[in-house]
Amino acid sequence: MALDFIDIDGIRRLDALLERCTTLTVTTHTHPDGDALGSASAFVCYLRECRKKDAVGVLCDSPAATVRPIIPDGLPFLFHDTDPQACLDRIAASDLVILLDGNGFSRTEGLQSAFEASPAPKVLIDHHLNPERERFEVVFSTPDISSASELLYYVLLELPDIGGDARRLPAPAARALLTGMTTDTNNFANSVYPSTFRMASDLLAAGVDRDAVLADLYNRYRENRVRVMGYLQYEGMHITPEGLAYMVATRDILDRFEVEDGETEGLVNVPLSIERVKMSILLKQDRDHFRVSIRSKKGWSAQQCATRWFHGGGHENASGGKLFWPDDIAGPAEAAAYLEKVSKECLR
Ligand SMILES: [Mn+2]
Repeated sequence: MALDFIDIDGIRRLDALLERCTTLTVTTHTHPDGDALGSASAFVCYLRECRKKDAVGVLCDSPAATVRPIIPDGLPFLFHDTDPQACLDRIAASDLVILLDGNGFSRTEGLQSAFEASPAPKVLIDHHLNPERERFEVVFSTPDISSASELLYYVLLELPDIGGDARRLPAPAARALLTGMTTDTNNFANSVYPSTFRMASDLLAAGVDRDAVLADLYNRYRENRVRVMGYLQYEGMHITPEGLAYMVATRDILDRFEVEDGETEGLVNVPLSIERVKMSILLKQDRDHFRVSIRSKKGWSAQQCATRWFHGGGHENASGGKLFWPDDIAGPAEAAAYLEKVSKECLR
């Protein structure tokens, strides 16, 4: 039986679109994380293997090496940073576009205008707040779920060819879904619902090897990741009197430890283990801005902090954004003073 967040009329309309369309493009948000890649891979895999469609993943940037292996070998994906013309041609040729794990095409950066210009019908499957509903023919959007991967899992179960039986999912799709959900819940630590355990249980029963999923996700990092995380916790973590823990990964530190994209993933969660910390913010220096990750304990809103102070958003207790210079702060050296101000305002 369908869960109450699954709109059966939406399933019917999705199924009709999938039946009618031939050239499908699946996309997700910029700097794709495990949930973005897991859900996008699973859907491309399902469309190709179960529906025999020409389905391709088209992403605005290449995944970090830490999460790249989530895309199963041989599944066709294009990346705008390395193959811009192929991405634009593919979008122009598509008669259906599906966005996963992002609330609108503004989350696809360099591909935003191409997606918005495309006359093809669009489908949204996402778990962030404030979906851009008016751009999509079919919308599955619920924030009360662990991940886009979980939402996609329950959508797929309702489609006639899967018919509620997880064993009918192609094995690489089943594994990608479990992987995506595992990363977005931080291995069942947050945003876990009864439906999340049910999904995990179904997928394990269907043959997904969870030990292998965990080993691939968490036991294959480079040594420097552990060293830079130790360094930032020891030398770089500040805790304000209000209970904001913040760390600033400057260009200097990132270069010194030769940190690659994705290698500080998870670090922002660590300070929440301290009793007096209510919220944790990690700043990572980019060209003219810091990338901002925010996590909060129950009762404190990472989402409001991201929206009000960092041009961002996301989920109640896990959000992200950006901090620009010279618009928000005079330069990178002013970041700490800005965070002290944020602390006083957000954690009053
Ligand atoms: Mn997600």
